[in-house]
Amino acid sequence: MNEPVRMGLGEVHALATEIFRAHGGSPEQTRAVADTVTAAERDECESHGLFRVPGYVASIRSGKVDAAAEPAVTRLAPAVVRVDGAHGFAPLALEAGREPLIEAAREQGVAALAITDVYHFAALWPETEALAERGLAAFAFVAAMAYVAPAGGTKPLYGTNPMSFAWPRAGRPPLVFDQASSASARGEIMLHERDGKPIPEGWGLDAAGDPTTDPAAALAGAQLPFGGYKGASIALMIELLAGALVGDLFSFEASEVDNGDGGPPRGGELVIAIDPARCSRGGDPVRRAEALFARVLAQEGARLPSDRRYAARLRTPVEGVSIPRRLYDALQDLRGG
Ligand code: NDP
Ligand code: PYC
Repeated sequence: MNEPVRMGLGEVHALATEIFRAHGGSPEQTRAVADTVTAAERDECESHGLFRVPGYVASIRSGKVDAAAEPAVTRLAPAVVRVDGAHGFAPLALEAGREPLIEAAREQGVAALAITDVYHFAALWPETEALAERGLAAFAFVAAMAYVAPAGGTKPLYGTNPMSFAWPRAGRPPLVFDQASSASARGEIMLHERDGKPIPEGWGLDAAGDPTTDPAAALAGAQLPFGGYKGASIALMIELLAGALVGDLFSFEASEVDNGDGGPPRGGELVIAIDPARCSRGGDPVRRAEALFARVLAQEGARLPSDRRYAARLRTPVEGVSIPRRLYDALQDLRGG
């Protein structure tokens, strides 16, 4: 019996809060993670919503993550803000760095936020969308664990390494895309495995290096980059930006230090914010972009990235969200700590 259970977004937040508090989460870490999980459910991003809560909890129980960590903000340079996440979850570290990053981007035109020692188990759009809501163009990059083979290879090396970009729009929510550099997020393969469905061809290789549509075999083998060597180069770039550049782990190193608890990988993140008003030779870049968006939408069948999420965002506060009964029951079991 795995029929869906319907929950209001308030219930989602309250349940996540209760679970994290029961496992020793500080009020701040708990609120930041519960906000992130609820935002994913609100926008129907199933692979990074309540589905991830058992993994978050496993990482607290195993002692890998400090659920009471207090991030520390410093300035490395006029346009570079650093947040030491102190081995906590990423959402609170991101929040701590947001206002200093916005201030630096407005002062300098372009600024970077270098986050280290966090555990990221979420989608990336929350970080870029929040900056674009404040009028900035933004990029975010994060690595993971060794899941993805380099182009031509068969063994996992890169993370699923997502990249998100957001662009501000006047009087509308920002344009945002957020995509793994693998053919699919690992979470999508895990959902296929949970639901007993095959994965599309081109997502993964089995442990022998042969193409597979069996999600369990792909999870045990290697995921494939999207678009062959092009996605692999983006994954490589993200290893450099979120690993070497900020002074944190590559995905293969995150795998080496991980305790196998099924929770989030340890690592860093790079966020870049650009003030459009400080870059243009004239005119309003934000207004100008609308002409491009209109041309996209003028084509039958085309849409803008983030439109699906924003449509869900209108629906779920009214209709709630549904989660599988087995996940609901597992979450109920975690409420008591
Ligand atoms: P998808 O392939 O589902 O979507 C990628 C992007 O493409 C989204 O912005 C989506 O917008 C957009 N998009 C999809 N279809 C269209 C279309 N027809 N026209 C225009 N745009 C479109 O995501 P992934 O599987 O690559 O990643 C899923 C999530 O997993 C991401 O949020 C990512 O951050 C997360 N992730 C997190 C990792 C981590 O280490 N923390 C690692 C890897 C992934 P829309 O949302 O509106 O559909
Ligand atoms: O879905 O690939 C993924 C992922 C990795 C870490 C968090 N999510």
